[in-house]
Amino acid sequence: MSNLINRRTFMQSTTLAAAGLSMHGLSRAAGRKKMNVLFIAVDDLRPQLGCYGHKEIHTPNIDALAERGIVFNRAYCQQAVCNPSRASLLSGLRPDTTRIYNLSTHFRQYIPNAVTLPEYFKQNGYHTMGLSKIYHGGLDDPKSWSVPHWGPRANTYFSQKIRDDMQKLRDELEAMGIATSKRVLKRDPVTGTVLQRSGRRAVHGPVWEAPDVPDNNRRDGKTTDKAVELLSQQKDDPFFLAVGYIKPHLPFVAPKRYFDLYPLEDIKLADNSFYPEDVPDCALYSSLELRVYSDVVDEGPIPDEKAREVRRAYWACVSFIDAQVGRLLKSLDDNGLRDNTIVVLWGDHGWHLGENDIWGKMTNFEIATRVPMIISYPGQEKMGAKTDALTEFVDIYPTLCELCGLPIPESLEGTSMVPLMKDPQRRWKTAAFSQYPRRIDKQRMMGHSMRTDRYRYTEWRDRKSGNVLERELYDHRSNSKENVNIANIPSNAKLVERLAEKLREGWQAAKPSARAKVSKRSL
Ligand SMILES: [Ca+2]
Repeated sequence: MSNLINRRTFMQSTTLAAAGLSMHGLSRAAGRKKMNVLFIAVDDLRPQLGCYGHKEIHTPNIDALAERGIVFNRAYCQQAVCNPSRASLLSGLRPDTTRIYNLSTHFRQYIPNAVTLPEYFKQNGYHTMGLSKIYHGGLDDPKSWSVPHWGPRANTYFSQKIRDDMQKLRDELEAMGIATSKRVLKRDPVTGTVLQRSGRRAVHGPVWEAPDVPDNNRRDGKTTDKAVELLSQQKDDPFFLAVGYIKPHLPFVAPKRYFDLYPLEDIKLADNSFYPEDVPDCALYSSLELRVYSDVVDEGPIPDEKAREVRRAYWACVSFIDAQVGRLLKSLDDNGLRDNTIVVLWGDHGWHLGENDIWGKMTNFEIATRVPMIISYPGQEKMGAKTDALTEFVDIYPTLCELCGLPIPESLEGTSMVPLMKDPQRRWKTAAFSQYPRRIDKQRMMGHSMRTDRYRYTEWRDRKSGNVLERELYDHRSNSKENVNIANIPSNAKLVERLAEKLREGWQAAKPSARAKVSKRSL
């Protein structure tokens, strides 16, 4: 019965939308019966998917979602590492506001009263549920959820031998007095929320494994099982279901059949596996997160054969997650929820697979800051559209508010993308902003990076004085792979000056409605 009502309400809203009614009208129609939200977070997912023009990557299900939604070709995370990126997206605030720049600190430590995206939906009558990795591991936010967060349990590796080898290494380290399993947790005395975690030295096995197992032998498969179960139970109430997937995060473990999609001999290596010309050291990253794995060299070049294996394993994990997304979408259909559920899919940051001679995230380069972002909503007129407009993760929070007919909280630092989704070619933001902190010896820096239509401009500033220590400038019209830093070329001095002023003006001046002092022309 309620499905019928949902469908009828949806038909009213689509009819109104088709009649060219304003967004206000859509909100009003949606407000009669709330739309659901399926919020899919994928860890470390590059925007290298079929729907982003990479036909060599097998992502038929994400591509199907794109066909009924909109693909944001130039979306950027606010900091290219899990906790800061997620804390920013979920609070709708930028890292300089959350002050979360690391992996160990909970955002409630600095902004205890922030109302997160799921929390706001909960306050507005939604049943909010979080599965697996939504906030960064171990730093869940109980206030966000109507029911306790749920996490899947499974070993990281399938093979008993790998697990035995790791235990042996752990025992050896313990015998040397190096703690490997104790976690130091600092909790909020009132809520019990873990505010900080530290103190564990992780032991790592090989970088990839391809066991011949069913999907739900792995944690992400179990998460899908749980999501499918919940979707079958929630069809009568408005819900906000956040489903987090932990692959393609390292180690790249996925069922063998996804590896079989990518014959090793077909795997190509990055064609820019070198540091950019004239790049400052602070822009680079040591690739430590890959090198800690037992089968990867500690230093020096990653041999081509290993590089090929790693890239293949990454893409196998991407296809594994794509299959999970397919099951979620099918479950929406099976439960009659497709016509009243908004779907948003995002990956928390990009990843260098050897590009710029880096393996990992944690940089301000395009390859680490550019992210996949796809949104589909019932009644969407421009289905299958793609937009090259500059967008940011902080835009997701206000967008979902508007789509669901909820007032947009004034404190948010993003812009609702609903007008852009209705007109994907319209003028939009003049820049997207990311940042990354860096410490070299005793020098503490913050790298502020800005992507304009044509350029990526980055300043590395002293954290205390704010003095600019290094600059990077990449011209995406002539060099989209950021292979040559042209900031220090004398003839670019005027351009650098204009970009520096635009970076100082910041995100407020780059909003679609803002009038920036700096001319937008050719930036
Ligand atoms: Ca991540």
